[in-house]
Amino acid sequence: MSRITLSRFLIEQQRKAGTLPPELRLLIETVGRACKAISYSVNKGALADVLGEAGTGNIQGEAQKKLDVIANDYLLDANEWGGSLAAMASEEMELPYHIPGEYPKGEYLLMFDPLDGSSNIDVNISIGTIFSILRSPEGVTQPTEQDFMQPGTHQVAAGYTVYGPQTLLVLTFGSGVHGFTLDREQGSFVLTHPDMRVPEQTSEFAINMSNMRHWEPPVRRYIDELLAGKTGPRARDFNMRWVASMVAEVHRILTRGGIFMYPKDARDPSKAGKLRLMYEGNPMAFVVEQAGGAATNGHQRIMDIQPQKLHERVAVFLGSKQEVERVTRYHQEQ
Ligand code: AHM
Ligand code: MG
Repeated sequence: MSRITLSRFLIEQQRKAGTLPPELRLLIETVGRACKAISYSVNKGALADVLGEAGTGNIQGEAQKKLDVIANDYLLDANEWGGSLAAMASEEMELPYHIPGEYPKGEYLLMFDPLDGSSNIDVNISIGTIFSILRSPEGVTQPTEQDFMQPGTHQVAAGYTVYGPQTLLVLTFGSGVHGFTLDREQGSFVLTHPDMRVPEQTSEFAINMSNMRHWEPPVRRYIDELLAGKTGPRARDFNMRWVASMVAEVHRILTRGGIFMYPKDARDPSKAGKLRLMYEGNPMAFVVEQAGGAATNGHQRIMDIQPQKLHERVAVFLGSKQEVERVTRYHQEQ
């Protein structure tokens, strides 16, 4: 059987009238190429001296790991010259990155969390890259932060690459979710997971339980009910997983269902949650919705939120539809 590489898959999608413009196809391929380079670095680990701290901090005041910086550089270098982009924005950079003057500019905006799950880098647990693509407002050649302030429903493509036992790139451009496994010998991503679907029901949840005392009442109520098991209101046992890499959790949910939560934290009322709307919330919401799941901040659909700033935080409840709807209802009933 002939293998469908990412390039072939995208070209065939492009031929299906209007579903994928050539510039966007090129852009997705380029993001894939950068993820390949990141994957090789991740794999080499200590052999390539890429583990440990970079000795710098990012805009969120978090210490950067060497791989945070390396992954960010790979994505910038791969994408700046191709002509598809008007600008980029990254979790690791304070301001939008403008395409250097010597290169042509295109109509898209690329946002990424270059290395998600940074706390897992040094302990050899799955990490990932998350990306989201928007259209730049018409006629804008030098996009500002304001031009990125588009709700998730405006995304034209989004996805992630998980660097786990295998490297998989999972993407959507609005017609389902498709997963590609990196074949290291061939150096290409091969379609292995067509039409990924999130099962509507689940008995598995993911949340960092150590923050329980900081949760709001609807989250406590929801989790208390899950923990009550067979004799509780849910009348069944639930299992829990927490990898601490959102990419790995979302990938598990796309594979066998589940609900992932990173709620608002009462410790810092000015923050809506830990995760970032533009680099984590929106792209993962697009992927999960396209796979038949749901994604809210407890009150509204994540992709309907009008962003106010580039590094905005968001509470996240995503995954199997029935569970996301239930915890969202608990917020609304409060
Ligand atoms: P990062 O982008 O700095 O790596 O942070 C995001 C990660 C998510 O992947 C994960 O869900 C979460 O942080 C884990 O947080 P915690 O360490 O609080 O459990
Ligand atoms: Mg990160």
